[in-house]
Amino acid sequence: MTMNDFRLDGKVALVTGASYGIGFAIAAGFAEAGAKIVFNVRSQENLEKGLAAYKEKGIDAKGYLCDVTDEAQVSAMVKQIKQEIGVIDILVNNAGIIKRTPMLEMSAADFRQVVDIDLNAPFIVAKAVLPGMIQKGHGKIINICSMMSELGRETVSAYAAAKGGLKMLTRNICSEFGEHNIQCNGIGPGYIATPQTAPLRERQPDGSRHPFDQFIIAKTPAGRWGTPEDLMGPAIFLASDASNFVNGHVLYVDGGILAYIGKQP
Ligand code: NAP
Ligand code: GCO
Repeated sequence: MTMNDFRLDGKVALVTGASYGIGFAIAAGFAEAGAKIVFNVRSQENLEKGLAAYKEKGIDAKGYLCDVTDEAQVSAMVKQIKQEIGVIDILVNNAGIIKRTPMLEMSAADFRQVVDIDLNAPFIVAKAVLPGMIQKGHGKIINICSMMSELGRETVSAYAAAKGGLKMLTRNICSEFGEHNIQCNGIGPGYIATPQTAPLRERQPDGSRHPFDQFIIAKTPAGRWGTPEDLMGPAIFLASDASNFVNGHVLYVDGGILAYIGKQP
């Protein structure tokens, strides 16, 4: 093994939903490690914002309009990427949403929408990229799981169900495609400061920290929220040849939350 095994030179990496947030940071890390970056978004506005953000960091990323829940759009995007850039070597199923609603108040439609984006879509996108990986004789799939792949909490029933399922989809892709030298692992971020968690960190009218913000600080041995940049190194590792014998694993990047009972109030 050499340190080159941690490089991604010449690899084509698709990161879904990566115009900002965790996906953008992971894609930027991959670019630093030598990968060619392709990403998808749902809106022209965020496509333009994402391309500008990558350009500002000196990254020549290619962006595609694609709703990851739409199998036809995903299939067309993967075909277009193959024609324009090359066969996808690395897939990060990052696109995701959360709806924080008490279960008895959550509609079945809202529950289905969260599961559709957070669980069905990773299946759809993985299914679209796997044939190319099999043909090439290697591939890396990284599913962005969550603390809620292991834990529940009030108001996130759909999200926890989806992310728990995503952990098991990760293990199943590992099981079904390991013989093709394809590794499928998960990353379970802890609480990361992105637009998705902004409501949990909003300052109170009196200027004090949000109660949930204080809760997470007390629950995290690192004593801070994570940043999207905290995920770059773990993602590069799981996308690189350095992790070719790591398969079906969920790597929690949580500052120690899962290991810690929490600080006494
Ligand atoms: P975010 O800031 O809300 O970004 C989510 C991204 O997913 C956006 O780019 C969004 O695009 C895209 N997206 C949503 N639905 C899509 C669809 N149907 N098709 C294509 N793109 C879609 O979230 P984040 O905090 O960066 O989280 C990224 C991933 O990490 C998610 O899977 C999330 O569940 C997971 N995660 C987050 C945390 C955390 O604390 N932040 C912790 C653990 C896991 P639009 O701009 O079109 O909405
Ligand atoms: C929430 C948060 C979490 C994080 C993440 C933790 O409302 O509890 O949004 O779900 O997004 O998934 O790993």
